[in-house]
Amino acid sequence: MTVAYLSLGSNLGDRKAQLQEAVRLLQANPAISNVKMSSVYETAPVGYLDQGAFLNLAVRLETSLSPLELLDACQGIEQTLQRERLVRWGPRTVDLDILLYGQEQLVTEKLTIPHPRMSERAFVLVPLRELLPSLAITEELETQEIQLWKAYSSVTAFLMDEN
Ligand code: GSY
Repeated sequence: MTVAYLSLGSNLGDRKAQLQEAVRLLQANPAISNVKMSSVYETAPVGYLDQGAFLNLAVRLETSLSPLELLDACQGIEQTLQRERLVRWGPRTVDLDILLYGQEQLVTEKLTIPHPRMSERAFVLVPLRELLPSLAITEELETQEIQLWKAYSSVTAFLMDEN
């Protein structure tokens, strides 16, 4: 089993419901266990700015999947949730990015681990720091617009939240 960390984001439609469904589908994968999540944050878009605010969270999981199999699982969830991405870097129903996979360093056409842009993104690092408290975040990133949206006591509490 390898510990992996993912970043999840949504800024189209019912953002929380889409993130709930993505987390539920991760948990339902028989090759994934011990799923933990950060709080949910509301974050200003980074990159393509002419789009709505995101909800973002980070997930820690244990998996017997290889990195590329985990990527396939994440892309399968995006397709199940019919991710719409009409503009590159633009709005999306749900996005799952692999940030870290054990101590692995990987560069392939399909996947780079650690995620190549994670260190520039407060919307990735601030949730991730909840799961990896030793993570350092530079002051410069602290200025990116990100605010706590809701904290949950467990993944189950998140999945059951209907408000
Ligand atoms: O890389 C993930 C998609 N994405 C996001 C995101 O999830 N949150 C914020 N705040 N900005 C983003 N820009 C992109 S692209």
